[in-house]
Amino acid sequence: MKSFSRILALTTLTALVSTSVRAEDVKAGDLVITQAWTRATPNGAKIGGGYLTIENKGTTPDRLVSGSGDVAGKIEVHEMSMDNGVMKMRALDKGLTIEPGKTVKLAPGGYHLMMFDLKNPLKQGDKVPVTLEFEKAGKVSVSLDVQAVGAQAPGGSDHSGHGDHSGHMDMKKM
Ligand SMILES: [Cu+2]
Repeated sequence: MKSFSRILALTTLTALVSTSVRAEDVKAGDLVITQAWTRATPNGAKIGGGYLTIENKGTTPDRLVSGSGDVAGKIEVHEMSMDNGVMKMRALDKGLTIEPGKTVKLAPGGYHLMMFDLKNPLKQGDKVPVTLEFEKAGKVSVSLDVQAVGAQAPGGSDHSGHGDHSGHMDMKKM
């Protein structure tokens, strides 16, 4: 009886947590923006990455050209890629194209928003309002859910598949 109610309580808690970390979908013209998030910054860090998923439900391409917000002095659209085994980052001067019918994901290790000159440290659990600027859809307000320092995906442990090496370490121990 006791353990049963404990399981119930746990289940309820898990449900609460997973709904609270789910970012709201934002619609702007033909674009649907989901899972906008960022990471908490250790004190003193002046830069941060912003991540989100953009789906283009229209019939013409659009382009994410820049971002802005009170949180940072400057926000750029960046691409991170491997070049001869070295991670390199560059600003996409012409923006990031979202082809019609396609979904583009900004995520750690790939495309991202780069926030420079952060005004305050980003704290886990906060929501950071940012304005995105698209060539066609225009200015779109989103809010980035702040996840833990070093998080690899929105919602943390719910999506631990990518870039998480703890599983491999467990294998070795066995
Ligand atoms: Cu960057």
